[in-house]
Amino acid sequence: MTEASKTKWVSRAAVPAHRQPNPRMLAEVAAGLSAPQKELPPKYFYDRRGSELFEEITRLPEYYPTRTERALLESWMPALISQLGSRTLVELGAGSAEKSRIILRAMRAAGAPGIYLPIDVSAGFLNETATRLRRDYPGLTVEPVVADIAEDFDLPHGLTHPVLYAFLGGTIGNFYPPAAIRLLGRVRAAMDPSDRFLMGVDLRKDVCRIEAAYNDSQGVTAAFNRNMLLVLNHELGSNFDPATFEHLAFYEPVTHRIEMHLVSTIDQEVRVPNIGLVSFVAGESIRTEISCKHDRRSVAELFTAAGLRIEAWRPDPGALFALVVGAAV
Ligand code: AVJ
Repeated sequence: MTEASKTKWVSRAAVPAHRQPNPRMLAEVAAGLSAPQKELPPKYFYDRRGSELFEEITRLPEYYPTRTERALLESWMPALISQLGSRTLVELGAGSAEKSRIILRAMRAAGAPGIYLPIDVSAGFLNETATRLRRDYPGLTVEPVVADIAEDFDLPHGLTHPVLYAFLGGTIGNFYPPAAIRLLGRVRAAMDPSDRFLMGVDLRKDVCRIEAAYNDSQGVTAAFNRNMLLVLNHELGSNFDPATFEHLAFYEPVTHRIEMHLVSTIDQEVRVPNIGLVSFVAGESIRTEISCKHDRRSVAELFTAAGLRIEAWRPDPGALFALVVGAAV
């Protein structure tokens, strides 16, 4: 590979020399790229471009989770919110908060002006979301919280109860079970008896249907996957060439999960400042995401381990996706 092509991919204005890379990111990337199975956490998909690509994925014909969850929320939230009397909505991994609006509307219809605390790792995207919501919902208090829910973050305190904690989109599926239990345990610890936890889960089903959702014909998921390399180039000054990595997404039946990988198409060395040269042989991959698929029993196992119980389970008529309400045990 020519020197010219190697430098070509230091796009998006790589880290100016004076700016120190994020030490947590550096540590995670160093650990991930030196593991026997190279792996990087999916949170590094979500710079602005990554968040936009994900929004595009949610509109793809193959990607059923978002529209299925939205229909479930539309049909159930008015009744559920008036039953729970939720005054505050705390949402983990809020993103564009498009679906959260359905819950906020139901809170408003139930007479609660509502307080909304969206939590997300992408600060820029989150603040834009907050501005839009304040404009569209006069009187709604919006308090964005920039935090990485994959890490030991603090949930907000001193809230107006009943609080509804929401974790939508099936993003629980991105967590290996121990980490999923830690996250659910963190929510459980913040809940009082009148609070509830609402979670969206992608259900186990025909493997072809699941794999199609991560291998869309337009290649948007492939671009979303490769974008992680550009995020590393931008944040760490590395010189990954996304054109030399192929998108791979397959269903692993034993662990009931989608695995997404970036497969190097050539033998190559990638320079990552402060880490060194990372070598790849042709065919070697970086795992960039797992997306676990669940059923009622596997969710009950996670909930029980975290001190929660399933209070309500609502799958869509096609059993593609489900909403589950959890209460503290
Ligand atoms: C946003 C994490 C729920 O796992 O289905 C979409 C992200 N990855 N296409 C998922 C994703 C590939 C999505 N979540």
